[in-house]
Amino acid sequence: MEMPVLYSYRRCPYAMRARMALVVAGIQCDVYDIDFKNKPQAMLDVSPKGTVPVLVVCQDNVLEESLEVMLWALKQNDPQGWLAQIDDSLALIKENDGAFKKALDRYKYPNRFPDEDCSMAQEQGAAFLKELNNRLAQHQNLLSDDVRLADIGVFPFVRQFANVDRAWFEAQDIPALQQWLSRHLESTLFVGVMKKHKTAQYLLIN
Ligand SMILES: N[C@@H](CCC(=O)N[C@@H](CS)C(=O)NCC(=O)O)C(=O)O
Repeated sequence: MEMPVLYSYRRCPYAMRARMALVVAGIQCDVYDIDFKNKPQAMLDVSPKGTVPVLVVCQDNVLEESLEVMLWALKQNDPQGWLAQIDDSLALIKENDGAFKKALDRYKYPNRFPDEDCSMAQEQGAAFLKELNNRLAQHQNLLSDDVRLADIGVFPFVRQFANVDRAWFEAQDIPALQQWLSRHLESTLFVGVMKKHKTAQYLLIN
């Protein structure tokens, strides 16, 4: 049987969370790191919307959303119990992918929104960071001491927000969030899915 194919982009937070779920579930894939300026026709043929990640499980099963990829992978195998507290995870990921992502885009790329006033974007994002910090003051991860889908679904976006102005991020009074982010960034899992590869095609190996 052919291996699933993952179309990915190394620095895309949606693709990062999909890659982490595939690795933790022990699912091997052929991974293509795409060039946004020259998207592979084979990807556009199965997923015309042109965003990554896309997981081609087989010809009749194409997953076009990062969350779908994560859930599919973890339903095969969830050795670390990421699917526990799933409703709470999904609610937090919804908030992340909605209002927080909107603030992140306006904070990071104000030039892309010439008709909007983006001056409040940092503050709007910071409110979500505070909310996450309050959760993390109670346990090691967002929903419990153990890692859940919410942590993996959200931290690549917090990473991106923090990196816009690292000095500002470090100066905020959100110590639990800062520690949580560092822990996830230093994890073997994250470091593994961020490895650079010389060729466009590589295997994800657990
Ligand atoms: N809702 C999608 C969003 C994916 C997405 O927006 N990915 C961005 C990269 S971070 C993308 O592929 N953009 C296409 C482009 O810039 O041409 C998901 O969860 O997979």
